[in-house]
Amino acid sequence: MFSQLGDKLQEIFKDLRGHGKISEANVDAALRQVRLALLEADVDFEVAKKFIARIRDKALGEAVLRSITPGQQIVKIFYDELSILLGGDAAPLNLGEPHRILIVGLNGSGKTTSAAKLARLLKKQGRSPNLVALDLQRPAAIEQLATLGKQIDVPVFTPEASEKNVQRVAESALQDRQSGSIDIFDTAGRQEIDVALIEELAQLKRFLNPQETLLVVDAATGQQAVSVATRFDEALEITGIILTKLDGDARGGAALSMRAITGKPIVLIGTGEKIDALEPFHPERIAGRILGMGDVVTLVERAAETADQDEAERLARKFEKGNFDLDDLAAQLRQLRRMGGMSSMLGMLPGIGKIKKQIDAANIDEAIIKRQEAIIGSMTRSERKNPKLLNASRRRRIATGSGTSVPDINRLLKQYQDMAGMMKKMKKLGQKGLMRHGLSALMPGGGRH
Ligand SMILES: Nc1nc2c(ncn2[C@@H]2O[C@H](COP(=O)(O)OP(=O)(O)OP(=O)(O)O)[C@@H](O)[C@H]2O)c(=O)[nH]1
Ligand SMILES: [Mg+2]
Repeated sequence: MFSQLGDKLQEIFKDLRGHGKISEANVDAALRQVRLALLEADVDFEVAKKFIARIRDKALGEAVLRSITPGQQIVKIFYDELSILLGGDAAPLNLGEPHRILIVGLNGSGKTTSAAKLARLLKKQGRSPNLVALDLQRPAAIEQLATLGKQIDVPVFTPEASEKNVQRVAESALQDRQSGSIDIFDTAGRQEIDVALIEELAQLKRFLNPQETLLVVDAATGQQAVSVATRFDEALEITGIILTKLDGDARGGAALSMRAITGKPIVLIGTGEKIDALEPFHPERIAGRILGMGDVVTLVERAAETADQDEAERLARKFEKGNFDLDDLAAQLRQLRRMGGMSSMLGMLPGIGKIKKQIDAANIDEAIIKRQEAIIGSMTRSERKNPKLLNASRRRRIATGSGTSVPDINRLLKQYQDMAGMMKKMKKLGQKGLMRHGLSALMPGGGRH
């Protein structure tokens, strides 16, 4: 997800931070590179241009260059602007009256999968979702939704096989509904936006009058996804976007141009084929992921989903206090293993970018994690609590004990230090900074979406 763009940007900023003093010329050179990186990521030309201009204004306008940490301040400006570009505040799904969510989009964009994923998400939040199969075009579509519904134990309203009238099905579905349920309507796609599709959907929309009309678009199609969104919006007035297949999209152009061009928020993102691979879209957290600052909040939330609550709260407190030892790292590694989807999870850990790349390249995540667990398992309790104790001879002992090598141990410790360093930085940001980074979710009683 955004790896290509992320790598480039991180490289550019590393360069910039390398200068003790930064001149206007340095900034301009860096921004030229950023602009290229954005265009390569398939970001809309005008969007990229305006984005760069805003950053330049801020970087040169305030007393940034004369400060003691100009590089860091520019990264901060960049982070803020990137968050805004991605949509600013997260746009939560409207679940109000009449509790109807219409899902639309082109063929193969991920409508049916996303409808089911969304139902699962709502169910986990204690709601009562109900799926309605309104794709009467593709013969297997109803069956597909029914199967997914069974898998997540959510009711699915399915029409007779011979039924060809979408509106009639919608009507019976509404008569059939349980009070208090949230209905999610999966519709037929087309190869391209044509009059017949729009007419069918427009009628359906008038009939259902849903509070949310969500367009599903495939992130991998880049700027095309944005123009599809523009055209759907003109015809149907969509309320938000579900951007799918971000897991396979290294560039990120669709995500970055969408809000600026369509004015519509990305509400949810699809990050994999599995039924749990759908997340609410939080611009600031994604900006953090792109810039390699990690997304600890999502990680902790995901941990809370799969782990027991106590463990998640314990970790959250550790993050909050900024003290994080090797026992915590081991606990996290165990979590990661349990949560599966390792490499996507690792992408959310601060300072772990390089390791993630090795893992992606070798596709040996399980093995690496197990080895790291073995290393930590071969340490004494006091070593785990206080990694500073780990001198050369202790490292040799641990290598022998865990069947690994000293460089393996050094790598693990480096990873630990990077993470601990990031925790400290977050702590320095203070309560206000943490809120800005969405870490409010970690605070007792804090706002989890
Ligand atoms: N990797 C990945 N695959 C996805 C994601 N979302 C959907 N897919 C896959 O995309 C393919 C098409 O998904 P569907 O949900 O059937 O798409 P659709 O829009 O309902 O397609 P039609 O009903 O034919 O118009 C399936 O193989 C899904 O598993 C995602 O976020 N990541
Ligand atoms: Mg479908």
